[in-house]
Parts: sequence; structure tokens; C-alpha cells
Amino acid sequence: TALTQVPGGTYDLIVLANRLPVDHAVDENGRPCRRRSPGGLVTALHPIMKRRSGAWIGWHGRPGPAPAPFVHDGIHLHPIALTGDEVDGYYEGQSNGTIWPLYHDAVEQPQFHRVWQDRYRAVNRRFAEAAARVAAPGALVWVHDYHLQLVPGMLRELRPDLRIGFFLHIPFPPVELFCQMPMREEIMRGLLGADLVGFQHPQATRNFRTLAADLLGAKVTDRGIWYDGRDVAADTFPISIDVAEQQRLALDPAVRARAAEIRRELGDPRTIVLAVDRLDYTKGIECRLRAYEELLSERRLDPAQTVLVQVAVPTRQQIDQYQALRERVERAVSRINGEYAGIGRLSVHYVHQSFDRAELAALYLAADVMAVTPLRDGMNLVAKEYVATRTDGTGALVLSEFAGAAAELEEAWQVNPHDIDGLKDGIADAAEADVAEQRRRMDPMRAHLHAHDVNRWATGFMGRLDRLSRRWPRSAAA
Ligand code: ADQ
Repeated sequence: TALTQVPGGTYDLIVLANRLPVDHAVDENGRPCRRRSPGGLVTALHPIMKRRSGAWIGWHGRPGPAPAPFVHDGIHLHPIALTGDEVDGYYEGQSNGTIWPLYHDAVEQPQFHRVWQDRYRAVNRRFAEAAARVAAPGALVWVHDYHLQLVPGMLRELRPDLRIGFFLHIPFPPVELFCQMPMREEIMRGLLGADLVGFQHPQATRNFRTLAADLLGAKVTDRGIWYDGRDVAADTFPISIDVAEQQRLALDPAVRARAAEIRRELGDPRTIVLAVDRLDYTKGIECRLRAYEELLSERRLDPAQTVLVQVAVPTRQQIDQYQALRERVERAVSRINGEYAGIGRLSVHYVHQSFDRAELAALYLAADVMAVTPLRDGMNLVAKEYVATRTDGTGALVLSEFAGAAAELEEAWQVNPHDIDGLKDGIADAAEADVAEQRRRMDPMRAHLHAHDVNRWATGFMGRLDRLSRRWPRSAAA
């Protein structure tokens, strides 16, 4: 059904993301309150949103009616309501049961259900309608991530005057995988409703351009993608972190003292290996544990002198595949500890909790080896945080070549996480590197991050969108 065009509102800048940038929390007096969520996206966009008094449209995180729009920390927040069925179908279903695994190389089997697809359409339409209502004429709208891939197309129909950008935080798969998706044309048309489509990695951008030509017959040139009478630009914008803030944490005496304390608490081993991931099957936690276990068994790492700290952040706990993964990981951790730990000395410290930024920074400072070995990852900010935290150039990063970050952090010990022997070699080599070798690798990576922080990412994308839409005036605006 065609969407009817609607008159607009007053915001010049609007961000749409599945979640609002605030979490429900409890204040000092035990009363419920809202707190800015710790995510990188919020940190990146907060200054710009504040300056331009922008609006953020997103789900508030609970099923049921949405609270009225409110202002938090200078940003106008417009909550979207989701029913329980929509949380099942749109969020846990189509977004995290279909698209998430499919876009991550189908490392778990994607599930396809028509009722999930219907709810995904309905919720995407609700987001698009909400944006159409509050956007000023010619406003800039930035849509984020795989939950909202139909929104650019829907919004374009409702409000042809808007300048629409879309950024995908996760990988964009090759043609033969993408084409499994029953909604494949619909999703491609949805994305091509944007003026600018951004990806983390050049390969994702190439996949998208190929699909636009193969699936929809779009004309793809160096200049852009010509489809449905409009030009669409597709390009790579690797996301980053707040490097200055990470460095501030790294130099904070309290954080440094905590790092020393963590080392003591772990029994002052020679080597601390650290891994920090959401407990997700894409993160390669099981392969990493297998590699570590074999390194201990072969005494390439000394069980009496080595500790692995595996932080596994709770995530998507309602979904079966995540519950099954958690059980497998916890079994592997117990097995390794059963075999190699001593009384008062663990081989794997497994922490299924969330941490604040300072505690995380202290862990980064305490770790000799950081193992970031996802099977597939859009970018991976943990790798960048580790590098930025090591202001003295020590430390060793083992990085999967299947993380987007591998395109930038070239000096890391890059590994193929599916190749257990290669993974073992990477971890063992990193553990043995002397300080000169560590610095030879860390210094250029840290310099790269200083020149490519998250502010550059955000202003780079928005600046490009601004310029594009001026160069290509739309008929409605002409
Ligand atoms: P994620 O898959 O969530 O993000 P990642 O990029 O590693 O993965 O970001 C995780 C963030 O959570 C990091 O900033 C990290 O510091 C933080 N964090 C980790 N452990 C924590 C803990 N215990 N407590 C609190 N915070 C913790 C998706 C994509 C990635 C992409 C990002 C951004 O899957 O590939 O890099 O979006 O685009």
C-alpha cells in the first residue's frame, strides 16, 4: 500500500535507532530513573545532537505503551511503542533470529518466518511515520542498523524532501548469502531509499553495490547507484571510539591503581590474556577457549603462570541460540579450570556481567594479551579501546581477520579464528613478544586511532550526506 505524504515538524536532525540512548536505572534513593546508555553510538552523536537540538527516535526497551516524548541531557527523545508480539517478531525474530545470523556468514542457522517479517514491516513503518511527523522541511535523518532497513524507503515515500542517510553497524553479506532472505528485494529497495548508505568495511560496500545491480538492475557506476530515478551513494565509514576519553581513563591514577590491583588479585601471573565480548555466537568465544586449552595442555603457555579473563556481557538472553551458547561456554570454562587450575588459582576467570568504563579500562591496562577473535564482526570496538588505552605502547593485540577492525589495525597479530592452530600461534607469539616488538606494532595502530576517532566518523558521514543532497537536488525541492 502506498504511504500518504505527511506535513513535517520542526527538527532539522533526527536519528533513528532500535533503542533510545537511555537505559532504565535506579538512582541513589532507589527510585527508577533514566541514564544515558554507555554505547559508542550515543557518545559519538551526543555532541552533534545537542548542538543542533536533534531528536532521537527509538524503542525504550520494554513491551507496552511508549512514554511521552521527553528531553534527556539536551536531546529530545521520542519513544516508539512495541507490543510483546512485536518484541518477539521484529526484535528477537526478524532482527536477531534472521538478519543477525545471515549477515554474520550464517555461523548460526538463520530462521525465516513470515510472521516475523510482517512485524518487522509494521515496526519499520512506525519508525518511518514517527520521523515523518517530527522532521522539519529538508531535515537530515540518519537511520541506524539492521533493525530498520526498510525505513529509508518508507520515509522517502512519506517525505521526499528529507535527506536520508543509513548506516549499517554489522557486516553486509555476499550475494549468495543475502539471496536466501525471503524479503531480499524489499530490503534492498528499503536501503536504496536513502541518499547515502554507509558500511563499516569496503567489502560490505562492494557486496551492496553488486546486489543493487544483480537483484534490482540498478545502474552502478563509480559515481554512485542509479535506481528508481535517483542517485544513491554507497561508501565505507569505519566507526571508531572516543580516543581522547579512552586516553583520559588510561591516565587516571585511580584506573591505574585498579589495574595493578587486578594483577595482584589474579595472583600476579606472568601472562594475563583478556577477552571482552557480548556473549554472542559471532564472537568466536568457543574457538578461543579451545585454542587456550590446547596451549595450556601443550605447555606452550604455562598453566601456573597464565590467566585468561573472559568477560562475557549478557545479551539477547531470551533467544534459544544464546542460551545454548552460554551453556556450551560455561561447560568449556569449567572443563579448563577442572584440568589446569589449582587451589586459589583459576585458569579462566569467566565474568558474565556488565562493567563500567573505568573498570573495563583497568582490565585493558592489566592485560598483556588482548584476544579479539570473532568469527565475523562489523567493526569491533573492544580492539580499538584496547589499543587506545595502552598509551605507553605496550600490550599485544590478537585480532581476527574477520573483524572490520582488521582493515585498519594491520599491525595486530592477525588470525583466522576458524584455524585453531593459527589461532594458537597468534596467541603464543603475542604472549612472547618483547616490549620493542609490542611497541613496533602498537604505535602505528594508536596513531591511526588518533587520526580516526568517532567524532571524525560521525562528522564524516553527516558532512557527506549534507554535500550529496546539495549536489543532487530532488524534484520535490526543485
Ligand atoms: P557489538 O557487537 O556490541 O557492536 P563492539 O564493537 O565490540 O561489539 O562494542 C561493544 C561495546 O560494549 C564496546 O564499546 C565495549 O567497551 C562495551 N562493553 C564491552 N564489555 C562491556 C561490559 N562488560 N560492560 C559494559 N560495556 C561493555 C556492534 C557490531 C560491532 C560494531 C559496533 C559499533 O557488532 O561490530 O563495532 O556495533 O558499530
